[in-house]
Formats: sequence, C-alpha cells, structure tokens
Amino acid sequence: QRRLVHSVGIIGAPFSYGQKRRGVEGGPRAIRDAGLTERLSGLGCKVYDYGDLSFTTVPNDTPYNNIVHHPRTVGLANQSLTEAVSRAVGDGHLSIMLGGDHSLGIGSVHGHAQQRPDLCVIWVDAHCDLNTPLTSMSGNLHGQPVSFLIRELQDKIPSLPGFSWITPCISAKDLVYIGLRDVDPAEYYILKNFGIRYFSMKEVDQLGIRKVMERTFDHLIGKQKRPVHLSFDVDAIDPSLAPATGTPVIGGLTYREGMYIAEEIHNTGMLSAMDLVEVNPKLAASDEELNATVNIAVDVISFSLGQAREGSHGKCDELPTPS
Ligand code: 5AB
Ligand code: MN
Ligand code: MN
Ligand code: MN
Repeated sequence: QRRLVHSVGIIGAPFSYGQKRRGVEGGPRAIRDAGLTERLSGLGCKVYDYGDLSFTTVPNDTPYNNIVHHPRTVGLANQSLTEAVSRAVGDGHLSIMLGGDHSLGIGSVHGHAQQRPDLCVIWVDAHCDLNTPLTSMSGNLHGQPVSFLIRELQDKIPSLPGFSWITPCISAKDLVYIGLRDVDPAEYYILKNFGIRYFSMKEVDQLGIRKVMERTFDHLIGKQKRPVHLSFDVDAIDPSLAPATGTPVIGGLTYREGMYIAEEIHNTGMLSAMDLVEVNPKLAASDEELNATVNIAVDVISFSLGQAREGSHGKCDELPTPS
C-alpha cells in the first residue's frame, strides 16, 4: 500500500476574542514550537506555512444584546480566516488551522466550503458550540460557531454586527459530534429537534470508539465520498491529559481514543481541512502541563495526516544486506 503525499497548508490564527480568557492567542506559537512542521515533514507531507494571520481589534465593539462579546472583532477575524482557508484549499493544500479559540470554526468551515461545497464536518469537542446569540448564557462566541453554519437554524439567528457576510454552508445532516459531555439546554434542544448526529462520552462508553467512528462515517460518507472537515477542540481530550485549555470538563477522551479518531479520519482519505483549537498556554500550571497539552495537539494533527501506531509505512523500502 503506497502512501499518499499530502501537501498541507498551515494557517496560524492567534485569536482570543471569542471568549474571555486571554492566552489562547498563544496556541499557534506553542504548537509550532513543539515541532509540528518537522513532524509532518517526517511523515512525508509537503508543508507550506502561511504564517499567522494578524487580526484587528475593532474599537467600540459593544456587546450585542448586552451579552454577546466582541461581535465585530470576531466577525472580522472570521472573515479574514475564511479567505485564508479558501486560498489554502484552492492552492491544493489540506488546510490546517491552528487556533485560537473555537469561534474560528466559523471562518475555517466557511472558507473550506467556498472551495468544497459538498464537505461534511466532524466536530470533536466536550461542547457542541451550538448556542445562538439569543441562547448563549456566557455571551462567548466560541460557544456558538456551529449555529452560524447550519442552514436549518438560520431563522433563529439574529443579525449580529460584523456577521453580515456569513452564509450558512452545511445542513444538519452533514455534521457529527464526538466527545460531548457539557451541553446547554438550548443546545440539546437543537441537537434533538434538528436531528443532528452526536456521540457523547456516554456513547463512546457504550459503543466503544471503533463503532463510534464506523457510525460517523456511515452517516456522513456512505457510498458517496466527500471532503471531510475535522474541527478538533483540545478540550475533547480529558483535562488530566490536556489541561491547558479554557473550558476543561472532566470525563473526556483518552489519548488512545483521540488518536483512534484521528487515524480513522486519515484512513478515509477524504480529510481536506482541519482545526486544532483552544490550546491556552497561559492556563498551564507548569511546563509539564503545557508540554502535555501541546504534544497532544501535535499528535492529533500528525495522526490525522498519516502517523499510525502500527508504524507509518513508506520510510523503509528494503533492509540492508551484509556485504
Ligand atoms: B468551546 C458554553 N456552552 O456557550 C458556552 O470550548 C461553553 O469552543 C462553550 O467548545 C465552550 O459558553 C466553547 C457553556
Ligand atoms: Mn469548541
Ligand atoms: Mn470545547
Ligand atoms: Mn496519508
């Protein structure tokens, strides 16, 4: 079996205004410093680094409805991320977006969809990020990105300053969640009433990760192959393993479950763009905590790009013969 050479485009998105804890803008730097490019090159990927986007903080960005914070700043950041991801995919790369907070999921999926309108989304997260601006209790836009993306939900979405450029680009049936364990009441209502497929940690326990992945692909891909967008929030992994993140929830994925998800997504051959978000170096209590979190982030990306626990083939074609 020959290895496919992936050409990957890395986009750093040092952005934190989708939530209130500064520091998550340091994610791209920390993930790069942990050797992401070297790891991907070692797997045989051709790596093109687009560098970090520079974002503008919009002045007088007053909350929408007195609750939703920094709408114009988040809207503008996602507008430039949309362009960047669309360019990377248009250039023929598998796009890898390094966050930053998960409000960036809006622009990443949106930009991907501009090039590949038939995409589907696998959202790996402790949370389903489905609040609308009218249901959010925190006012944080990193808990709302998916609500802007789903077509069926649009008559429930008010027009937010900074968001007028967004057109929803997926249907409820084009999305699967894995790892959920902290879902707000309105989010649960949406999951149920719009028939969104999800595998919470309870289903991971019940079925095992193997069946979860089989059912995920049966639902999204079936016979008709289509591009996959993986949006991976590092808080999906248990906080004992990946503690440096803003909204940790106990009872998460094990390391092995996380890597299995990534391996199986790679094996579809259809991964076309991914996000690795919510790594917040400032929330690590020690260097050990920071390294653990960042190394898991690099592992998730590497396994999604073809690293395999059984061995990554293609590096060794024959054994040396003694002369
Ligand atoms: B993350 C919460 N549902 O809306 C909200 O980390 C948490 O991108 C959102 O998944 C967590 O604020 C957002 C309580
Ligand atoms: Mn998230
Ligand atoms: Mn989360
Ligand atoms: Mn491959």
